[in-house]
Amino acid sequence: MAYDDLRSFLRTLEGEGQLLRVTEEVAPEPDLAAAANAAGRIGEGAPALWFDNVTGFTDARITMNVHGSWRNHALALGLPVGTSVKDQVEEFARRWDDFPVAPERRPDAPWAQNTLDGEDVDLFKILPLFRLNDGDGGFYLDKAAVVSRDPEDPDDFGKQNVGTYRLEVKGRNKLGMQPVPMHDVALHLRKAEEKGEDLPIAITLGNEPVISVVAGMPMAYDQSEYEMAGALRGAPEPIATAPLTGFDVPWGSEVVLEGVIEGRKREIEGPFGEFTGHYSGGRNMTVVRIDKVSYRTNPVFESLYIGMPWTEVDYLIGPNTCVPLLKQLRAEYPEVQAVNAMYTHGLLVIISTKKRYGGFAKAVGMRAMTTPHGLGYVKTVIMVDEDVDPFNLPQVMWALSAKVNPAGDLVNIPNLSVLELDPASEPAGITNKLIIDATTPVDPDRRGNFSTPAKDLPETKEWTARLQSMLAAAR
Ligand SMILES: [Mn+2]
Repeated sequence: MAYDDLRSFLRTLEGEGQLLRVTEEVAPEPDLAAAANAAGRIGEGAPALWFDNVTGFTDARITMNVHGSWRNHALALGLPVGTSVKDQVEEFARRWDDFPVAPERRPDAPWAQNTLDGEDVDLFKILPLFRLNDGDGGFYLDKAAVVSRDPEDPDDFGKQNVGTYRLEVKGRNKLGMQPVPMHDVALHLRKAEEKGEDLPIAITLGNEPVISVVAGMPMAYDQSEYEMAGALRGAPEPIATAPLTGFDVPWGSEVVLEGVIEGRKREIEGPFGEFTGHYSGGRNMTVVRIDKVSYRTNPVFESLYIGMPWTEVDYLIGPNTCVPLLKQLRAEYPEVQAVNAMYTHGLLVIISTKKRYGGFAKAVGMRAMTTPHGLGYVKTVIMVDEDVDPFNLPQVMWALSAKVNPAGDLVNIPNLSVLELDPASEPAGITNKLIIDATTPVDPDRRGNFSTPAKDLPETKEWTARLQSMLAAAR
């Protein structure tokens, strides 16, 4: 099942009992964000939220926590609602191999129904804005897809980028935007600024659910997010041509903003409560001017609560970070079995691998740090044996406790790159990185006295099933 717009996905969520309508009147602050924050605290089964009765807003439809549980994430991928996390990651990895799936260009995009141009652009009239964390410096668009092209190669479809970057609303036609240097839009912007130009961008809000997944996915620079969306959806991504920039944008979006990142201009942006569980502080960031707005009649405003994990963003960018790292590592090291990069967007990563020879696991850990995602994340890598499941944290803790001798198993690499939002980096953007090798040494690394592993008995699997059926019969 592939969804062509947000509305059709919300209908499915509602049909599955995974969308909760809050019909009582609520205040825009703090109720909207607090409810979405709370959704992350009620654990498995948390629904998406819908609000249309908000004090002071006469015409608002707001949805939050759309991807905010494993149940909703499964439905976004068209999987049965109860699919386990492990099965979701494995299916994600299987569909990755279908890349690329060419998109389908469609006419009559619903967002073409209404437009505002130039002086008439007023974001406050279209978007029901509210703050997320009580220390935020303003209103944020934090679940948008930002589309830009390589100024030196504007006709290359693969180099056209679709990414989610945080956007602060600073005026009726003005945004602040944070382009993390490791991300593709920062490369586009650098090329434009070196030529003394602005960088045109299109920003789409309220997207079909797989666009939100690929827009936060660490793919190679010239891989198209639309072609990856097609692979993950199992159907071509419907796209349409944005009227001002001519860029390819999702056909089914609720709102399309077009304009430019103004070249060589920076202003204070922030603070903003971030995925690290810390505020970013106010920093000099780029300035966006919006020249055209296109929107569906009665647009739905989608937002995402972000702050102390876990929140919606951790579900949204969990599997989509694990799978690229797994695939990029396996391309060179087929011994890699599984990658868990679900903690704080992969600032910490757990990797299981077979070993070719002594020292091999440490080499795999170093390679993880130099993948596209690793350059800005992957600060700590825990390497475990091939029979340890990195998603099974008790097993990982066993490996850390029984396999590690700090004398030879800690590799501390000084002064590598990390995104500036890492609160422990010093200066911001620079950090040491650590490999904890919790694998069993293999020849010629003969450290330790590991003797013969005490594995589950051969008959244990059979007895597990037997006990489970006896328990079921007794209940
Ligand atoms: Mn890209």
